[in-house]
Amino acid sequence: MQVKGGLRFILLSEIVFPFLLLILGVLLGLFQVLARAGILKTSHIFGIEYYQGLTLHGAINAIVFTTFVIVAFCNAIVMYSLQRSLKSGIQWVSWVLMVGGTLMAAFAMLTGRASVLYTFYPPLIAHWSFYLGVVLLVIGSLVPFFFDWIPNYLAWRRENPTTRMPLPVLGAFVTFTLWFLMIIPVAIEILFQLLPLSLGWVEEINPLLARTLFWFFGHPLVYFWLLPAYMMLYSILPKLVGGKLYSDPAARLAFMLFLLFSIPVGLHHQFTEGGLTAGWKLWHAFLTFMVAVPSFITAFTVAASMEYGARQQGGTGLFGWWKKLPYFSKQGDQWMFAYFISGLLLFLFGGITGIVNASYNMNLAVHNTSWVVGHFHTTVGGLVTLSFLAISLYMVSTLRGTEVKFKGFALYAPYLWLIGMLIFEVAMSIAGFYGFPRRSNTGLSYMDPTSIHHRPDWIIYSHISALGGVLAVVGFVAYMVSFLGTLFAKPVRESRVEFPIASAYHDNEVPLYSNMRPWLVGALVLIAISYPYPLYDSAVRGIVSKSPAYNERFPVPLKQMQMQTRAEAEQK
Ligand code: HAS
Repeated sequence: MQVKGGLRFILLSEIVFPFLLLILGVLLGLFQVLARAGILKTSHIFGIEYYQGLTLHGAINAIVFTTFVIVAFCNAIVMYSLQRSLKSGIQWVSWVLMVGGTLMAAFAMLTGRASVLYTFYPPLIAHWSFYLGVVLLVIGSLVPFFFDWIPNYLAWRRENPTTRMPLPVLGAFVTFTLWFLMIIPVAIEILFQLLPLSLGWVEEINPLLARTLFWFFGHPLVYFWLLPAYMMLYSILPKLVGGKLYSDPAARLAFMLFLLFSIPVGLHHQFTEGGLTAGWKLWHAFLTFMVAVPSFITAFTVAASMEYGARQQGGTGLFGWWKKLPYFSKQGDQWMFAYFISGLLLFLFGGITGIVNASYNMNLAVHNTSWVVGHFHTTVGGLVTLSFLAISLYMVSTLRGTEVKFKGFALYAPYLWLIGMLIFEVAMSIAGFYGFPRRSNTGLSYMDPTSIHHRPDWIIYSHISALGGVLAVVGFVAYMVSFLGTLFAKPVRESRVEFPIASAYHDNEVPLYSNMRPWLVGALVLIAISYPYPLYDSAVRGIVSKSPAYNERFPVPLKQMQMQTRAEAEQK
């Protein structure tokens, strides 16, 4: 489909704007891993303090980059699948809210007024502009769903009363229905707890209640990131390997199961919280295992799709067909395969470590250690990031009408990322068993071997993880060369919105798998069962604590802290 003018600008900038921020996010990741290993002997870089950098790293990479790319991708794929244009006016409103919100939050983080990490747990408190920025970003991201895609879909439905909802549209609708539902608890946390505290309107809030509301949102958030990647695996990947999606009903069932189980699982992030009743934690642990089921279905369907494609290309034998997959092909769009297969391999590790996290008693051994860091660098930092990088580069080339430039760089970048992240994951996981903490500038402890914080057994793993981090960043730089080359190349054809979408091998219609309503009702029932008591628990058992509200006259003493750590480091 041809795309021009304002709409083309919006789609393109929804990819380019977060990419520019991502460069900073990735560099700060490099700073973290080198500082944690004690290789970089400083607690600040470019004037950015360690925890300020950690906040920027998490917020940019996991919130801003993902949200923008998801909106851009879903905008484009809904438009392409329904063959109906988007409404410029609506898209501008969304764009202004998202960009404006991001700039507000970025201002707070870059000026040291919001070093609260991406989970913004109280009693850490940020400048109000951080919270308001997050709210605007989120509202902006929902605008296309309610005011563009749904009306477009209803119009399409009137014209095509008997056709099944296209699979990518179903994926986008499930993703954004989940997004809308999960926003409600975190909106309550921000609007009724954090913003009033930040503005100095109240003096104390209940941090346990805040954390419970946060994880009510925080775990489904990971499926907001994952489902667009699954949309790509189901619709684009089979086409790249010259085959078909193995089963359309299986893909639809997977999306519906995510709708059902993604939300009522948040207590698995709070197994160690004293104020919550154990039985409810166990119930959430059980539902967490249920939410792994659609990923198992996906593993099977994607592997079967790849096998079907490889056999069409002459692959034979039980394992021989693996050789026929286009790992290093530069033909057409096949370079994207490298991103998907690398992401899938990383997600095997992400899935296994996730199941360990979810296992109530094993979680006690790994919680708050670097194990968890390994887990999320193979999930959101693995499959999600790699598929989002692939689709970003692909969309830049089709929207600008240019060829993908420096394809060799684009092709090898994900493999470098894969090797780097695997090294990083394994080192962080093992170190976790030795108690290597997350979210700590452990590098400082290496400066003084006589200190009780000095742990020589962590050093080797932190150095190995630094090697992994460096390799992944080299991969990102290779990607950047191709991305910028493609962005600034001379157009050779008209701007288009299009995707290589595969047809399905098993394509029988199962009406229940295309109808979101019963699954949505099921999800609401599960939420209604799973959350009232933990929220009640948090409200009555959480200790209400005083926290210095953020205001300009009495800021979190960040500058003072920076000067102190700098002086201490220099003394040593
Ligand atoms: Fe998680 C913590 C449990 C999935 C992200 N998770 C986190 C955090 C993040 C995160 C960011 O139960 C840290 C939050 C913080 O800051 O505190 N997670 C799970 C479980 C799953 C899971 C059970 N997580 C994800 C995904 C994420 C993500 C997806 C991002 C996108 N996670 C937890 C728990 C914690 C946690 C606890 C709290 C830990 C703590 O104590 O703090 C499941 O959904 C995973 C299911 C996945 C599978 C894998 C299927 C495999 C596939 C690949 C197939 C490969 C093929 C290729 C076909 C069952 C689809 C084969 C090729 C060959 C050559 C063989």
